[in-house]
Amino acid sequence: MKTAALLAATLALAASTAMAPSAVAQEVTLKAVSSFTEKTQFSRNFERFIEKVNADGKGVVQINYIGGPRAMPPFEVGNAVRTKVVDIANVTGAFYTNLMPEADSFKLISKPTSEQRKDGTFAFINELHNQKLNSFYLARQFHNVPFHIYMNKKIDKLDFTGLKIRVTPVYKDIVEALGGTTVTTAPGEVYTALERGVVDGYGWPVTGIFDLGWEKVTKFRMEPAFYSVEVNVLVNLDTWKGLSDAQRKVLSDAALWLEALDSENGALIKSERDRQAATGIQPIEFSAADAKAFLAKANDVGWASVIKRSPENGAKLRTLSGN
Ligand code: 173
Repeated sequence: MKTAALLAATLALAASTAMAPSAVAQEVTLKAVSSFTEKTQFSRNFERFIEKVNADGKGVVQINYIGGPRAMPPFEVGNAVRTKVVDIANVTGAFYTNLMPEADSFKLISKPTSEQRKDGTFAFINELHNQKLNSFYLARQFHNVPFHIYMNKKIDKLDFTGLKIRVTPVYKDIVEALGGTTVTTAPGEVYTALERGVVDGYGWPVTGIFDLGWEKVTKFRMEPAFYSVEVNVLVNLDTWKGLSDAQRKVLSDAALWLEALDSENGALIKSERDRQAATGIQPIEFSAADAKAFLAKANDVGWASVIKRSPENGAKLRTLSGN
């Protein structure tokens, strides 16, 4: 009897230790990182999400934010979630296409995230994250914010021959298709590259250029806007599976709240475009026909590049996207 009781007690202790975050209603703290500089455009809403989780999740789940690129180089964030160096991350798919080539297609999927959650797109992208990034796809932000190519040389036709453009995987294919030379850098290196004339232009969303002072080294913004920004919240899959239903609910509810913040983007885009104009950044515009051809080309080269690297999943994503 005595031995049996001791054994039972030992087993119970072992079980509770092994399942520490999930078994009991104990508060768990998740470690978070962002691939964008703290308090800038593409980290800010994630930081609001963290504040909300920490308020709603008292005694249930908390997030410890270790910060942005000062804490971790942006192109390493995807792998850090995969390997559980962090539990939760704010990161664009463009920064982990090395681990998941399909991530390069997310920029081509522009319908509202709420629709993607209904029509199977979100579920499929979650599966890809489960399989290839050992992570749970918790949220997608900024579906309604497009990108531009910003320039320091004026061009009068859609030909980038002789131009050197700072890119990430978002812009690489279209810049090369237009004859440009590409240099891939993290956002943190853009200012210096422009200041030193190492590049003649760069890709970036319509919002956010003021955060790191790029307006001081930017002359033109090429029209039209193209693609769709995507910044995801990913949770390491082992972490996710170890959470209780109550803990997951706090995170999932906050994720929907975060996605709904996309309704603020229309006004934000307008004010940033106005601010760019006020600071002297001039638009470079082409004819309606040329603009249309550019958009078609951007879409085509984007999909071709994904489908080449991942034929089956790429084709499925294209069908789901409707683009
Ligand atoms: O230009 C970039 O660094 C980039 O790819 C990106 C993606 C999403 C939001 C902001 C920038």
